[in-house]
Amino acid sequence: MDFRSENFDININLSLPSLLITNNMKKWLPRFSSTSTPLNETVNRSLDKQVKLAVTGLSRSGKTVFITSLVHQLLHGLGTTTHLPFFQIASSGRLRGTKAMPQPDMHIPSFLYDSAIEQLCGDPPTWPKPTNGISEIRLAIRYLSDNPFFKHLSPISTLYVDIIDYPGEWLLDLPLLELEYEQWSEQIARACEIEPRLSLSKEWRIFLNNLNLADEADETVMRQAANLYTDFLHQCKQHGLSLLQPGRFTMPGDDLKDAPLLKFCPLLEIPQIPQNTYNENSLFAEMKKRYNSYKEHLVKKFYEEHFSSFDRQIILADVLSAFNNGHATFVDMRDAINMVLKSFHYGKSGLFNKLFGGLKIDKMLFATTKADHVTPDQLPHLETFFQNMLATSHNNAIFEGVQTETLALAAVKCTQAAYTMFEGKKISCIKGVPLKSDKPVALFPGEVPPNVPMPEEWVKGRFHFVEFKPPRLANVHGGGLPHIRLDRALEFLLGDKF
Ligand SMILES: Nc1nc2c(ncn2[C@@H]2O[C@H](COP(=O)(O)OP(=O)(O)OP(=O)(O)O)[C@@H](O)[C@H]2O)c(=O)[nH]1
Ligand SMILES: [Mg+2]
Repeated sequence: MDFRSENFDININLSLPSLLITNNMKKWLPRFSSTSTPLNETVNRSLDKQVKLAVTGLSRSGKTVFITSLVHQLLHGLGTTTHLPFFQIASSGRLRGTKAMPQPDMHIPSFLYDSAIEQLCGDPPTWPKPTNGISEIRLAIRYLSDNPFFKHLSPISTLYVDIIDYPGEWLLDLPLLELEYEQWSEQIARACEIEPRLSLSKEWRIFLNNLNLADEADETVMRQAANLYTDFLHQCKQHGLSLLQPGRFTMPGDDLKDAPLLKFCPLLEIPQIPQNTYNENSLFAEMKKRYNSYKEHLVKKFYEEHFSSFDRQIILADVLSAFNNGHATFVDMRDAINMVLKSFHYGKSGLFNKLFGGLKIDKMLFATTKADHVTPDQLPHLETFFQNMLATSHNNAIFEGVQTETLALAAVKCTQAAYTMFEGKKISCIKGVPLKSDKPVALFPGEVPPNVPMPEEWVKGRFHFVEFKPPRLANVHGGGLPHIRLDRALEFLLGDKF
């Protein structure tokens, strides 16, 4: 059906809520809380006509590719009932079409879908460029309602889906809100006593050791110290480390790169000065001031302005690349993901709840991405492994009242399952074009263990999951991009909204 030929107008939805408002409102408006939200937005939301779907994950976990593929599936993948078999609204034939719409939040940069899809579907196809901040895209999905009441009033309904991409690194900052500058410095100093951080932080540590913190603050010195610390964080990142604080130093977002509130660093030794007797203009005092301002203006603001409004959350992780980098980086990534998840902990002890009040999120999906890097028979192992990796965070007591799900998926499937004979045995392998080659190869990528191997079992070369180029596609707009289990993700995240 040609979507544009239908009268696609937000006003269609407005007549229905105004009717319902006069009839026993409260039953229908369980989350009718904000008075500052425009009426149509609030009403759409309260009737489950609008959903804010947040996508996060650490750098390179696959956020941009996931959102691009998800949007592409909804725009182009609905023509057949077999492309998204587990996404019931599509497979049942009730979907009428999807359209990208102007986003509701003018202050959030737009998610650049057009340029990402152009790169993915170009000839040759390339992966979209890295992004470093928050962005948003709005989709309107029209569908045939099967609710007996709504069906009668307005058979075609619209679900507005606002998809928000933001760096998982920003969530690593939540614990800072409970830490004084001195306490945070101590934590970082301790982490820098252990390799590989010990070697990587050398230059920054030498610079700090030569400073007199009681000296008057000098902007050049502050910037030098901050830049050396930021370089250290970038080097950690190149080594595959993930637990990098403050999160904005490597992921500043738009226009903050040179702002003074990013120009401070932790200290290796806290000067032994009695409380409040240090010089207000000292280097120490200025570092502390900027740390507090970072917390106030960036960390708190993000949680208050954005995070608290999310309805659904997907957290992506690239577990396979963590395997490739060895035991130490794997442990670091696991700790970072578990720290990211602290933002979602419910209950009295949950830090977000303690600081900002309740969360709205009612569904969370944990997805390990790039599942096309392993053979299909390894997918259940990958999922089990990921579940075990999140075991400390992922339990019902912590996410009380939130529905959770774990999936291994590939937003863009770049490989084909194949078989090869080895020493008389048939073994499963995958075929695709490796990132650093122009020719397709068939390879056996190795097995995913069900549990984290012991440190001594991470022998060099045990894990080598190869990265692939995106597939070349003949007719990109004739159907959705090839994927693994994206339909299950869609069903979990949106299925109940139709
Ligand atoms: N084979 C395969 N590779 C993927 C897939 N998704 C992402 N990748 C790879 O992972 C890289 C990072 O993906 P992005 O979507 O840019 O990751 P991101 O989380 O947005 O990264 P930042 O913007 O840097 O935070 C891509 O360049 C691809 O190499 C997938 O579904 N399959
Ligand atoms: Mg990105």
